[in-house]
Amino acid sequence: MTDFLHPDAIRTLFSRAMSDMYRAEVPQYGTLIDLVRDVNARVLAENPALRDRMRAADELDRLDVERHGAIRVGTAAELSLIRRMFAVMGMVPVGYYDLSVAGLPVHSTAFRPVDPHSLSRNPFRVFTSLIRLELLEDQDLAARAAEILNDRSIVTPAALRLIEQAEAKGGLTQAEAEAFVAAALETFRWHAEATVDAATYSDLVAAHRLIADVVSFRGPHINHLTPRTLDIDAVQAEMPARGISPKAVVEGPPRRAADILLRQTSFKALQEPISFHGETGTHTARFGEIEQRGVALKPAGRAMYDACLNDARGRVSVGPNGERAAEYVAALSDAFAGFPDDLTALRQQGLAYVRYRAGAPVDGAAASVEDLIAGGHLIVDPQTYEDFLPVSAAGIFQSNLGSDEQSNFGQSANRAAFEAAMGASVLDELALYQAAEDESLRVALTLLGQTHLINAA
Ligand code: OOG
Ligand code: NI
Repeated sequence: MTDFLHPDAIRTLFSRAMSDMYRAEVPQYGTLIDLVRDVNARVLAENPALRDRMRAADELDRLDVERHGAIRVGTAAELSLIRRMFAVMGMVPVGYYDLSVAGLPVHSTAFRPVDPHSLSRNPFRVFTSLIRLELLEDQDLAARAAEILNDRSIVTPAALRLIEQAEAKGGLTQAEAEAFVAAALETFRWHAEATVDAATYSDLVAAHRLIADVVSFRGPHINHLTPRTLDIDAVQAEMPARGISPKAVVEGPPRRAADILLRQTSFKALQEPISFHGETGTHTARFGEIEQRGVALKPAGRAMYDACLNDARGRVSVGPNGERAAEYVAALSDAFAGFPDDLTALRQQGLAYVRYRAGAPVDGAAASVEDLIAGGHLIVDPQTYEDFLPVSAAGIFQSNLGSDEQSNFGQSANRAAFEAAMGASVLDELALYQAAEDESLRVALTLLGQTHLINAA
């Protein structure tokens, strides 16, 4: 049998290479990584119970390597190639995000590992958006953009060969994996030379800044890499002291005792010099972001989250320069006041996904799962939310386009078109969390000799 490197190990090589490349290209990213590391170390030192829980739940080791990135591609063929590239690293498309709700001409998925062990080794994920030329008003320009895109190849011949080889043989050896990572990295590199002239670039910008960002360059440069922090408010507060100015408000739920879903904040994109067929100009695309991840919510919890968020956004809307940010934060915490704020309530009310593990041994047959939990025989951990939030993502896109303004537009979701373009369906994230919860309970009950409770829960 050939000795293949596990896809998890290839993903770790790749995420490290991406992080090194981005650190070299965007110095503020390095500053942010250092800040997040300091804050995380402080939080863990001040909160030994959190440290113990994270270690026992196999969540501690991944913290320092945890990142997500984002890219934007231009065509169905590109999306499909990217899917095949990420598959080599054990990353598959999960979830569909319709960003047209925020007036953005893109729809997206997240490529990420799905197996719980793979997630705890390295959950590296890439938020991947496909531009929607069909949503542009100027269809002549859309046609021109499509032509420009058809002339580029975003994957190097070496990377393509290794993708095909991995598909044909079922994996890559260590040496092949290293060559693959080096070649794959080229796809995401920044290009200071545009493929279009300045006039075409400004036509594209006039249609939409996102369209210009995708169409004017040789490939889908990584536009941010996001480390995970345990205290986003502390990082946000300390950013200015390290020379970074964050967006006005943290996206997502308010600060809570029992973290839910995902809170994110970013710093504004850099203006970078670009050569447009020899003519000097600038382009703004790359930025920095941090995030704090909490428990994944079940459909009932998610509906409650969406309702609370809509309530807050209906009451206060943040302006383009961050006006009314403080009022918004107050409205947000008020809107979420009734949302249960401890893991037991979230679990008992069927609002959040958890994971079970076996604790103290049991004598005889217990009457219920709830009894086992009360007796310390079954331990409950929150399942970390591994995905993204469309309204938050829209806010991140927006701030990266240079504004803090919140907007609520109509929607034109088209998941079927996205899947057809990608050549694969997206996995249902809720089914993945449910399966992980069920499986963890089955394993724990079996270990405790309580199999009679397996289907009773
Ligand atoms: C992606 C923005 C979304 C997130 O964390 O929600 C995102 C982009 O700007 O391409 O990364
Ligand atoms: Ni992001």
